[in-house]
Amino acid sequence: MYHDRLFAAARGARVRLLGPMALLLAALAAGCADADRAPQNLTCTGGPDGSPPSASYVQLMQDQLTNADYWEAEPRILAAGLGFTDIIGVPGLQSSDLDTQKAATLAAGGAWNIVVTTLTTIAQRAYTSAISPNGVAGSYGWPVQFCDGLPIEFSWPVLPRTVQGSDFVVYLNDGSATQPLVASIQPNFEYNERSTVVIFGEFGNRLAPDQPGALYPVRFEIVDDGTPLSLVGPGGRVVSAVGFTYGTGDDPYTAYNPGKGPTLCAAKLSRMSTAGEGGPPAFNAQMPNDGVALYGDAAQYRLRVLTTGGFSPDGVTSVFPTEYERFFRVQAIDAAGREHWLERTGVPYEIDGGTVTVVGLADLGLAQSSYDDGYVEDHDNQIDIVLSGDESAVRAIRMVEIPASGGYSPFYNPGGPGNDPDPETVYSQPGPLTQQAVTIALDDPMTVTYPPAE
Ligand SMILES: [Ca+2]
Ligand SMILES: [Ca+2]
Ligand SMILES: [Ca+2]
Repeated sequence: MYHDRLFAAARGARVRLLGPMALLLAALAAGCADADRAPQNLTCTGGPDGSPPSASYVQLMQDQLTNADYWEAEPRILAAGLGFTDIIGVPGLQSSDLDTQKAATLAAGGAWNIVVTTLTTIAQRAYTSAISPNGVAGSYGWPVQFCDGLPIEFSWPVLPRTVQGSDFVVYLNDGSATQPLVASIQPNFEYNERSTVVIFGEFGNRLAPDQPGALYPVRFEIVDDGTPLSLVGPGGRVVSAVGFTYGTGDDPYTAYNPGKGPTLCAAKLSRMSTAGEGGPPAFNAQMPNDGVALYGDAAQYRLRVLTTGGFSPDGVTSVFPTEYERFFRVQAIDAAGREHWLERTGVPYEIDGGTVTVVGLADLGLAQSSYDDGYVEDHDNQIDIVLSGDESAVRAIRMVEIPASGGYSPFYNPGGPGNDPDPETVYSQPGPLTQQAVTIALDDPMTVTYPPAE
């Protein structure tokens, strides 16, 4: 039974055993008033069709890792969940006419921002997080239309050549199983990243899990597709991820669930290094974005956080390097057991006979003298909190917090509402209060290079 499902799904066929009936029943139960507010769920099509993948994708997916972070000693899936639906592969975004681009994005349930900027040229990414079929082809091999996005974070980086859509099975709450059309390490493509894979396919709708007709993932599994998805860990050890699972089979894994927007799944404190920054040339528009590129010698330590979804104040707008105080605070505990909260940028906090100063954020976009709506960052799953100071003080760091309320903004994934939301459209939810323990990697950076250095 399992394999029958799998083979159907492997060809990109959507397996909806109960979905349409459930939706029909939901519409009938809710009556006409709600029936015309049916959950947005466009049909996702495209993917491998016998033609060769794009040249840029082939270049992207080479097996190269340089000082790539692993986050834990053992390999596992740290997190996975439906991020957003329908906005991956919007054909109208290939128009040269801005009004056409906007109308097509809104029709697909995407957000379109009002952009106030001093820049004379505005990137499409500043208006929307939806992407065109051609854009998908460039970094996922083949074009798709109206697909859903689902990031999967691993505790070790992947060998990109082993990553295909056929490595993943996503089980939904209606009993069906589906496989993605395409998979890639984009946008986590830098040689020192590559521990997050994003898959595009048909993984659910925008209804919250407690609503009739809601469709969402409940479990994830890595299967053997003939090129087993492989991870690289301590000492360059390569392991197959086949058989790894994530999810209870019952709980919802979707950012359309209130309180379940993007969060953190790892954080690691290292000495600053720029080894492995950047990726293949075609992908480096936002590079260099490392701490040294932004802050020079002040970048002494890097507190890198791994997110479960793209991090944005509204789903579209970039995070600015200057916005540490808007989103984050860091907890340190000194030798006497006292808590210190690092809440300000540029303030030396005295801890254990030394000081630690938050310099700013990095792994966003290029350094600029000021930032506005036109700024475009890398929109991946890493953000670096760059620190300077004395090692005694830095070693006291224990936890990163995203307060997400009060004076702090929450984060949205790319399914968020943007700054000019359509009242009739359902968007993905903001992330919750998050407290993530920090792994201290000052003595061993917990990174891997592949192929191993001679
Ligand atoms: Ca594979
Ligand atoms: Ca970077
Ligand atoms: Ca980033």
